[in-house]
Amino acid sequence: GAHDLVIRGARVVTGDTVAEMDIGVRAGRIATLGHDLSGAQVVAAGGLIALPGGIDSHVHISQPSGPGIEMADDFASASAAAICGGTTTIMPFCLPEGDTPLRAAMDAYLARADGVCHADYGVHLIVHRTDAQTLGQDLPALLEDGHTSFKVFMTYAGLALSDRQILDVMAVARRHGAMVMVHAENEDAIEFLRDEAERTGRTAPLHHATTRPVAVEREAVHRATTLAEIAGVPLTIVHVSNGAALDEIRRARARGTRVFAETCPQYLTLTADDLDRSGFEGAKYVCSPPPRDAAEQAACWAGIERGEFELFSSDHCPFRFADAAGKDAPGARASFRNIPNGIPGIETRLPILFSEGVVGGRISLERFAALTAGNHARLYGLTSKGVIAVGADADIVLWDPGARRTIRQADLHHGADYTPWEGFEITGWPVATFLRGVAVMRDGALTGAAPSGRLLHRARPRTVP
Ligand code: DUC
Ligand code: ZN
Ligand code: ZN
Ligand code: ZN
Repeated sequence: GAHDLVIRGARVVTGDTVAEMDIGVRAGRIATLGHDLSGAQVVAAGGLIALPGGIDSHVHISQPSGPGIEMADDFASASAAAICGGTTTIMPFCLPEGDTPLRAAMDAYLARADGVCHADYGVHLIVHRTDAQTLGQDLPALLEDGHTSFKVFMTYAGLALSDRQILDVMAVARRHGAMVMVHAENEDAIEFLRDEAERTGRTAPLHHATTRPVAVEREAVHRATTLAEIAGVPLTIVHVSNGAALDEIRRARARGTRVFAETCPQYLTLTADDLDRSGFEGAKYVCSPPPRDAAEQAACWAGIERGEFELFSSDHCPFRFADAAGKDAPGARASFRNIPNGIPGIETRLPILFSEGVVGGRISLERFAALTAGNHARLYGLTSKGVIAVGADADIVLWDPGARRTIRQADLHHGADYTPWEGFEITGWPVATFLRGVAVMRDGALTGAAPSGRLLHRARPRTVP
């Protein structure tokens, strides 16, 4: 029968092939993959590539960031930027403030997204305390409610958990089949190096990187994977920045632990030298883990080429540069310690991987789709998302594979006042985005459709293929 929408003649990247075909959409879902389909609306897509809408399973939006500090994006602006960059599902973190119970914190956080989000969304919990109420009641209740993943930190005062606490959280995850995400950096070692740097006058933004060397990440990855082995749970190591950390993951996998690994555009394209730019410019590149060097970039690329990374996320964590509520926080110029950690990247994630990875000849379109959408859906329980297949949500992004662009802040939709990739040359750009069959972006701008993003009730992670 007829379709609501037909996307005609694109090269379509499905779960297992790349082939020219039509995509027929009915009631927001992909109804037919075939030829000569008819529909009420037909979009001519000859010469374009159709990929599953991106899923960015690691973004920070409106997250409490300390007194006087404010993130540059709310759900409206972050999701507008996501959609313009070809991403149709975003997964930010709920961080309960102070003693707020998890449920109340989650409800308040979800209220911020309600009615204003342009992308579909799921929310991970950050678990930063492990009292009996939290572990025994609140966390299990939220898991049953479809929030089936949470993040623990091994660094940051006020967030970092002890090894015992991490094991206790992992035990809850094992009982309930949840995914644990770990931010792996050794807080004590960083604190030691930071104190020493400040004592010896090394306070410029660059020293954010020198005080968080590869070793602090490598050790923490080893410890996190060991704790997961002891607790008997799968885990995801987020934002892996270097080859030594990836070696630890490889060894843990060889021992039989199910470890999933994520990396981000910053670890493929930026280096610590960016933190050493003149004046205070280096603050624009302060994120954790920090960007490394060319050799570690190559190690991360090798991991992508070999299929050792499942996930490619942005870790979008936007702060304005020229702003005392952002990178120019009180005391930030006196010590890197006071610079808010994080960089914006929700809109540039897919173009960077497409250009450097696919056009650059390092990865296939199928791997691109898995790294940017399919694996996120599988590991975070988004059962209707992540693939172009009959029955799936019609979340589709059309790419012009030959388009040449230069990344410019002026063209982006996020709330930050800069991009770390200013001037970066790209080949291949998303020209249209469909969310559940509705055109939400065309030629780089929102179409004006009312924000229709929905909260996704998530299933358990699928950790065995
Ligand atoms: N580091 C984090 O741990 N989270 C957000 C951004 C960052 O740089
Ligand atoms: Zn055809
Ligand atoms: Zn992190
Ligand atoms: Zn993060």
